[in-house]
Amino acid sequence: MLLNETAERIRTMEIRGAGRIARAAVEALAGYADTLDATDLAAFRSGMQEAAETLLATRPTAVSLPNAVHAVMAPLSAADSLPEARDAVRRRADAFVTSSLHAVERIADIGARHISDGDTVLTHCNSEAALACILEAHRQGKDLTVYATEVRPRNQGHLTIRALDDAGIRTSFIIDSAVRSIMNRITLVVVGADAITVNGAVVNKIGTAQIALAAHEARTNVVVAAETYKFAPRTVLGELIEIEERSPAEVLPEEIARTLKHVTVRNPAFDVTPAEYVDLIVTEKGAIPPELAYTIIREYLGWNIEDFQRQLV
Ligand code: RUB
Repeated sequence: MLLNETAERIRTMEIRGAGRIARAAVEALAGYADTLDATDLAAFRSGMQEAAETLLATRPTAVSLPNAVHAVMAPLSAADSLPEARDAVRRRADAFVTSSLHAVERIADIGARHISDGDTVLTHCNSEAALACILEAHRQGKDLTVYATEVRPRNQGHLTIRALDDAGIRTSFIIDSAVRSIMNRITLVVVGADAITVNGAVVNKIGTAQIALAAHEARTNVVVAAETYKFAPRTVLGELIEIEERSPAEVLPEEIARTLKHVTVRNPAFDVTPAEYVDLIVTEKGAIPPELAYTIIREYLGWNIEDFQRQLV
């Protein structure tokens, strides 16, 4: 698929969900590298940099996107020739996609162990990683009931209930504001993540934070299913995760908004759940408490103190 087409499909959310966005972006970068008409290595590097920036500008919150782009672009600075650089981009992109898909499988295996026979699971939004855990637990024969939220304003819950229904899982579909009223029936919350900060806070679809708060109050465990490339290295430098603010028209029809003089419609697409409301983060490398986020950033994303110090000068 063409680079601009992929960027547009990410921007308009035809391609959505942090993992899918990351894989689509690296595939677009590899396709672009294959066809980029560059006369020398410098021109290739600058063309690829522009392509990377186009993709990075699509959606700001899911850190899987910059992490994936970084994984593919990193070898460009060390390449000695144009063919070597082109080849490196393709190889890195293929490796990223393969390891991303493998990561979701590993998360499913590990996450399913935390789901017990008879559990009533609440999930929010449409997370490939979270759903993979639930589907795997069901595949293993565990008897589950799932509550899935609607996810206003984009209705990602419709995708989730379709997947659960296809798998034959008993599912209740609720509006987002019904979460507190059903929380006493829930034995486990399983959600995904767009970004995890160095202090273990989880950035995910708007509404996740109030679900986690309600779960905390009800003493219900919250499990976050997230590949290691959802951890945000630059939060070590004090950078904040930008919360995407989407069009007000997604929330209130323009013909109504137009008639209101004193009302501003806000549409933040994500929120931040503090680490204290998260019991476990299931990654492909194992399940960790949120407090170990820095370990993931250092050990598995390959960022060390020297990298951070270089960035600060
Ligand atoms: C999607 C969302 C998902 C995470 C994790 O938001 O918040 O929970 O991206 O998904 P949007 P996954 O629909 O706005 O992209 O586990 O599939 O990476």
